[in-house]
Amino acid sequence: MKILIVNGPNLNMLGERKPEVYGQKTLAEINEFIKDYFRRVKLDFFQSNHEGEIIDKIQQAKNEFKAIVINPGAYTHYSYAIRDAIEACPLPVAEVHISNLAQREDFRRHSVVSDVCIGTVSGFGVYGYVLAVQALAHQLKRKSDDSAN
Ligand code: CA2
Repeated sequence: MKILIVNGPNLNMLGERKPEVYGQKTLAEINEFIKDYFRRVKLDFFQSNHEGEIIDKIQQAKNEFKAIVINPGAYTHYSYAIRDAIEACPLPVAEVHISNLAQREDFRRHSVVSDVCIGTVSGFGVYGYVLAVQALAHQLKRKSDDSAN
């Protein structure tokens, strides 16, 4: 089972600034941290600061992956284009935020992608990515067990 993890704009800057909000790990360290939790799930990581590249990746994912975990960064709050790409994607998509959006500035409290994702994890730091992968892997396994019976 292969799951794609997509990170949006500025998440390549993690560990460099704002450790009080996003922690001290760099994105490369976070990706290693996530991988360490999974033996049977294969993970691929993609980060881009560009909306179109994120959309291309979501569109191509169905050929290679069973599910997507996405932290769209600030696009969360206004990108209808990323929302449309998620909605059109046949794979289950889980939304992750490192910080708790409900505790942040007003403009961060609304996500335009939440209702086209199967679920959202927000506020558990980088462990949120692990939780999202676990939830997706559990759902995918349940689905494949159901179709075998
Ligand atoms: O909490 C999250 O995971 C966010 O998706 C992170 C985004 C932010 O725009 C969302 O509102 C919430 C941005 C994360 C990157 O921000 C940094 C900026 C400078 C240095 C390090 C990180």
